[in-house]
Amino acid sequence: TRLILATRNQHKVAELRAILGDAGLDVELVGADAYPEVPDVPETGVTFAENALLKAHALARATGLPAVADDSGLCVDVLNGAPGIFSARWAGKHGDDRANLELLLAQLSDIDAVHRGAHFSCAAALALPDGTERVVEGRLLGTLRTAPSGDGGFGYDPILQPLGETRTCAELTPAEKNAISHRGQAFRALAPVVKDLLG
Ligand code: ITT
Ligand code: NA
Repeated sequence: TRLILATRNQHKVAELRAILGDAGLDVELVGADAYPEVPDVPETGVTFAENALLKAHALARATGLPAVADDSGLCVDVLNGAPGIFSARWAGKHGDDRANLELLLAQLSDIDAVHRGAHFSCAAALALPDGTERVVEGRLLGTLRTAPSGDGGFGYDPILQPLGETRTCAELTPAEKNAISHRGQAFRALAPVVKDLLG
């Protein structure tokens, strides 16, 4: 069976291949880049789950194949959950990870250590061409550093230190990050559902 990874974020594609591969899914994972004729769907939802479902349905409908999608972001306690679903374009330009991280650090410059709680959130959605859908969520709780540290991962990884860790997500190995991450938790929960529905 072919399963489309409905994302154009190559960091997510790499993490999803590892996570779903380790979960023992016996399917061919194909990135959305294999379907350039399918236009990106506007992310008009107000939750991670809604946006993940929008992305998965768009690919499944257009290709006639099952699709999984990820919508994710960083939710900062003292900002009432922002950037949240706007994490990818917090500083204006979609996908400018460095600018997004720098702006967030500036916004938190007056916030002391005990008030720097935050979490990553990930909604993992599966959609079938017939409209069947499933969605699950995962979270990674942590605190935000005052300066970036580490070269691994992507996005806000250099400033998020998971609870119980002394390193940031960007200082973890890919396997260490996937073992605890929001994305790892969400897609490990979705994997048996995919197995079930795809047979
Ligand atoms: P697709 O919609 O094509 O999947 P995208 O990059 O636009 O790709 P999102 O709308 O879900 O994806 O935005 C996710 C943003 O949240 C991403 O740009 C990062 O800034 C942040 N983010 C999500 N997961 C992260 C992670 O594991 N580590 C660090 N930052 C993460
Ligand atoms: Na989004």
